[in-house]
Amino acid sequence: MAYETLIIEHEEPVLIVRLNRPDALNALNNKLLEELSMIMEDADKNDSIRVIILTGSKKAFAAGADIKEMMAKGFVDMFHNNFFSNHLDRIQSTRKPIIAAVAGYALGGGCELAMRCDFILAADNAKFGQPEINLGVMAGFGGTQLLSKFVGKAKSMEMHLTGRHMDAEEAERAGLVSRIVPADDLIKEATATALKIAEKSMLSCLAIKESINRSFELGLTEGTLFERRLFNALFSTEDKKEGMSAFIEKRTPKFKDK
Ligand code: DAK
Repeated sequence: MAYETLIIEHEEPVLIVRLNRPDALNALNNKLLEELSMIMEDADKNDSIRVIILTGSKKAFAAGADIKEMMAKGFVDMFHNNFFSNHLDRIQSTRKPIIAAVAGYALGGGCELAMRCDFILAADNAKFGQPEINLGVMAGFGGTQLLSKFVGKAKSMEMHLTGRHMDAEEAERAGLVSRIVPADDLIKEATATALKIAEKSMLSCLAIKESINRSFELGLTEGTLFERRLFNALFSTEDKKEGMSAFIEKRTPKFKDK
């Protein structure tokens, strides 16, 4: 299928989804989010895809929601017509692991989209920010919640209230990104990381993703109980037998997602 706003590369088992609105620094418009939500839904159903890499260009992951598209919208469009929201809900409920490979600007909705992925691998030229305050609004895709959880209240509050950008080094120090790599190596590094994940049992991957995401919703006791239940459940899988046997037999495990 041809997409208007995305470039798709599928080299099994990794799907690379590249945001592609170069004239608008990959600003997120309704079409892009609709296409992205469709591709995420398909990826969840497609067994030949084990890990998704979401990326943009060298200049911009995404410079936020499309201000030109939002310009004419009022409260009724946003609230009653639920502008964007169905697509965003679908994207954030993707079950397979998603790596955000971020080069250049990840601002506003772009920063939030990256934070909605499972982790962010940053190019050394990456810049993060929540500059919605400069437009007389505020973050709308979870930015106030997520950034505060990832980097703490003080930095989050400063970022949202001033709209300033954070460079890759500050983002790594603050815990927003897992690692910084040279911009030219971003996709190579993201793919190598994706391939490492793709070797594991998908059952473990899905359980780990669910469990870590629950840590943001639940207290320690309930979260640990949720983890324990999933941990126990994994003891019923063939992949658990294979993983432990392979360790004892000093060989590489061959997981079957069963
Ligand atoms: N929207 C539309 N066009 C954009 C854009 C954006 N966010 N960002 C950049 N562009 C366009 C510029 O207008 C320009 O187009 P032309 O003038 O050439 O036609 C082109 O991209 C190149 O941009 P610049 O000329 O500005 O490039 P510079 O290198 O000088 O500056 C910049 C790069 C990223 C610093 C600057 O473009 C910038 O400040 N952009 C705006 C960043 C921003 O304010 N982002 C936040 C947007 S608000 C929602 C959930 C979430 C949201 C909305 C709804 N719901 C659940 C309903 C999210 C809201 C936002 O993200």
